[in-house]
Amino acid sequence: MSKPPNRFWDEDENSETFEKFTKIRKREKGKSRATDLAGRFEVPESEWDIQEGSGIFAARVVEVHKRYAFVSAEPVPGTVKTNDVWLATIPRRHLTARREQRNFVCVGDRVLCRPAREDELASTSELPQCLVEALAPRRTRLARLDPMTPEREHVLCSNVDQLAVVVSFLSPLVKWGLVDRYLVLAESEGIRPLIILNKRDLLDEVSGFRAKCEERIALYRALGYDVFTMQANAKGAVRDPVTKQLAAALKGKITAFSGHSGVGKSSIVNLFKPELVQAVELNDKIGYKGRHTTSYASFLKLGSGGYVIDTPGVRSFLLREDSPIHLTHCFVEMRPFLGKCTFRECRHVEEPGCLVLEALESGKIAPWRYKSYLGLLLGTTGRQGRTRDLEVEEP
Ligand SMILES: Nc1nc2c(ncn2[C@@H]2O[C@H](COP(=O)(O)OP(=O)(O)OP(=O)(O)O)[C@@H](O)[C@H]2O)c(=O)[nH]1
Ligand SMILES: [Mg+2]
Ligand SMILES: [Zn+2]
Repeated sequence: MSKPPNRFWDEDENSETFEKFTKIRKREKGKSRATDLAGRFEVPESEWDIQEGSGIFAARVVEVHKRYAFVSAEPVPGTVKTNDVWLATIPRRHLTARREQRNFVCVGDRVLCRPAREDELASTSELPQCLVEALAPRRTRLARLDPMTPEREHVLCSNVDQLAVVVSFLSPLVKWGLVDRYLVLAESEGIRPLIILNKRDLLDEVSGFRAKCEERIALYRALGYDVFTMQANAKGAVRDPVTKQLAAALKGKITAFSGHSGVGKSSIVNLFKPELVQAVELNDKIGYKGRHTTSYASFLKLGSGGYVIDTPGVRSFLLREDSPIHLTHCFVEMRPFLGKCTFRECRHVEEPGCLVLEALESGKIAPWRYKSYLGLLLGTTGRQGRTRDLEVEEP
C-alpha cells in the first residue's frame, strides 16, 4: 500500500480542508435529510446496490486518520485488493450523525464507496478519492472510551474473527490478569482468542519463572485456548514449528493483534510476510519499556494468508455488557455453574450456596483466574461498583 508522506498529513490537519469541514458540520447541524439510502449510514450489505458502470464499489477500511481514511477495494468479501487504495471521506450529510462515536469508520469496516467528484476532493493527494456512502453493520468490534471525550466511544477495529493476545514473558513482564481481561473481551465479543507469549528466550532470566509460566500455559490450554510461545526476533523464527502453527491459525481469518507496546506484535506480524513491513523499535536491552512504534491500527495482508490488524497498545477496552451473568459466561470454567447457584443472580463473591466458590475451594477453579474475575466484577481502579471499562494496567 502506498501512502503519502507524513508531512502531507501534518500540514493537512491544520489546513483549510479542516476548517471547511468544521464549517460544514456546523451548518448541517440539526437538518434532517432523506436521501437515497433513507439517510442511513449503516446499511446491511444485502441492501447495497452496486450497479455495473456506476463506479460504486465495496471496500474495506484499512487505516483511519483524524479526518480521512484509507480504503481498499474488496469486491468479493474476504479478498481485499490491497494495491487498490483510495483516500476516503464521509459525505456531509452523514457528518452530524453518530456523534456518540469518535469516528465514523474504523479499521476493518466494510463500506460502500463512490468516487469523489471534482468539487468533492478533500485534498491534493495522489491517491484516487472516494466518499463512504454506507457502512455495513459491524459483526464484532473492539472499542475503548475516547480518552479526550470520555462520553464517546472509540471503536478501534471491527469485523475481526480472532483476537491475538500478545504478551512477552519478560521486558515487559507478562501480566496474567491482563491476559484474562483480553480473553474476557474476546469471549464477550464472540471472537476466538489466541494467546501469544513472546520473548521465550528470556524465560530463564529469573529463577522459578519458567515453571510458573508453564503452569499457567497448561491451564489456558486445558480451558481450550491456543497458546503459542515464540521468539520473534530469533534468526530462524520464520521456520520455527510454532510460527508455522500460528501461520495456519491466521490463514483465512482477520485477526486483531493486541498487547502492550514493546511485546513484539510487529516483530511477530513481520514473520508472516505482510505486504507492508511494520516498524520495529530496535532495542534489545532487557528492561526495555517499549515505545509506541505502531501509532495507528492498520489492516495488513499476510503473504502466508489471512489479514492482521496490528493495533497500537491501548490502556483500556470497553466491555459490551457488564452484568455478573455475562461476566461469568466470559470465564469458560465458570460457565457450567451459570444459573445453578442458590441465588439466580449470584455474583459468586460471598453468596451462600455458590457453586463457583465451592469449585474455588476444591481447587477446580484456579485462584488467579478467580482473582481476575473479581477484579473485573468489582473494578480494580478504585471506582465504586462494577467498572464498564476493561482496564489494562501498564507494565
Ligand atoms: N528478547 C527478545 N526481544 C524481542 C523478541 N521479539 C521482539 N523483540 C524486541 O522487542 C522490541 C519491541 O518489538 P516490537 O515488535 O516493536 O513490539 P510491538 O509490540 O510492535 O510494539 P508497539 O508497536 O510499540 O506496540 C524490539 O526491540 C524487538 O526487537 C523476542 O522474542 N525476544
Ligand atoms: Mg508495533
Ligand atoms: Zn455463585
